[in-house]
Amino acid sequence: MKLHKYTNLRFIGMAMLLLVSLMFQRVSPASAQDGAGSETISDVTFFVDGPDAADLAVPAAALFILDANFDLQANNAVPTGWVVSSTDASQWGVTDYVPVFTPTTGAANSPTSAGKKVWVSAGGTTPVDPSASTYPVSHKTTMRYQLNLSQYNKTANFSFWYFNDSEDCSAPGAGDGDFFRWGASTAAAGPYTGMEVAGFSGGWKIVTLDLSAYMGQPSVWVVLQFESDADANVGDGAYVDDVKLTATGFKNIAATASQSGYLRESGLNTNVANQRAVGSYWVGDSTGKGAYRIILSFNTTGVKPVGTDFKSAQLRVTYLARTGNSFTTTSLAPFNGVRLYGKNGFFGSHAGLQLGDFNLAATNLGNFPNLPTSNIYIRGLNASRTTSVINTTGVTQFRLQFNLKTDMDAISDLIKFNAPKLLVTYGTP
Ligand SMILES: [Ca+2]
Ligand SMILES: [Ca+2]
Ligand SMILES: [Ca+2]
Ligand SMILES: [Ca+2]
Repeated sequence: MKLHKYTNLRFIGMAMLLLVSLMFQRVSPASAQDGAGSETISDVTFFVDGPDAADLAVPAAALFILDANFDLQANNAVPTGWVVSSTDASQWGVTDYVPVFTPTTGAANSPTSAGKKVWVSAGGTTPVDPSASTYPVSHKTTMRYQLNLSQYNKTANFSFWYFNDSEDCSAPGAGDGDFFRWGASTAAAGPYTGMEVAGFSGGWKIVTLDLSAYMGQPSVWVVLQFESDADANVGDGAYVDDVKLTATGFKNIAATASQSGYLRESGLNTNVANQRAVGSYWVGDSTGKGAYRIILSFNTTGVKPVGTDFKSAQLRVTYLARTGNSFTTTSLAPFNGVRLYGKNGFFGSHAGLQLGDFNLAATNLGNFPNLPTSNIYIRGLNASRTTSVINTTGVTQFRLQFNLKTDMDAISDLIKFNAPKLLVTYGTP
């Protein structure tokens, strides 16, 4: 029985060794170095020591956005908002020490080298001073941060700067060497999918980890880990600075039909409407040479998550029909194009469609292209226009009108839209 177990263990051990050697693909050759040589970099899957009580204390709402430069934190402090764990009493902590190395061309430094950063052993009950010491041997320490990506459905990237100088792996596959790792996971303990490096990074380097696989997830952990083995502890180990989540999301909002529709002007240039129709979107002119204009209403309450910025927006309407003798195609050119006006709030005295909404002041947001794409007319808005016009605490309304009110014939020339939509993109600052 014992022999059988031993054989199984040996077999499992060999299989794991094979797996490990497949995972740790060597990119550049190097040997044990201190401030010289090059870096070994590999894809890696790894775990931390396991979730601890501190994980439960993390206030998820406060961690919606991650942007840390550590500059205002006390030396030796554990970085604010991070969960740290370690196999010994020193762990990731804040330091103002500037790592010393001989720059090579192109590696002169990061934009942040003079400010505070975190170091692999500068925190905890027995912090190590990087100006006087290297990292300890047999030292495995991690710092983790919980991100809420539930509102980010467009892009998500985790980036940071690092400087690493550690014992390189002279025998790749055997796990020899001292590693700096980073990765992401939906579980605090892992497995984390990411990269690891050993050796000398040649100065500060920026890393961007694509988190698109985690978009929409309410709990995503990003991790930094340093692990040394029992032998040589050469170099400073790893420093990290300017850690940032850069993410964007969008929302696609349909117009509130009961508050939207067209208004028809009473006659030639009266600027007063005498007819309205809720949920119907005609634009053009009447037999009496009055203009048809469209009011669109969107509920934009809370459209942008707290702490994010608007990046852009699009107002979209779909071509449905046309009448009269001016519009022979779907082009809006015969009446000099459709202009979009925006209102941060509602036109008139309430959000509903009112005759008086026809000619009230609003922000000029420019023309739609004259030609639709796949029957959809799209007017794009930049960040500053989006920020000024979108109301995050109520409704946002728009008015669509031809630049030429009428072609002066006694024929009603109209284009009909439907499916009005507002697409809003927001993101981390
Ligand atoms: Ca800094
Ligand atoms: Ca070592
Ligand atoms: Ca109104
Ligand atoms: Ca006409």
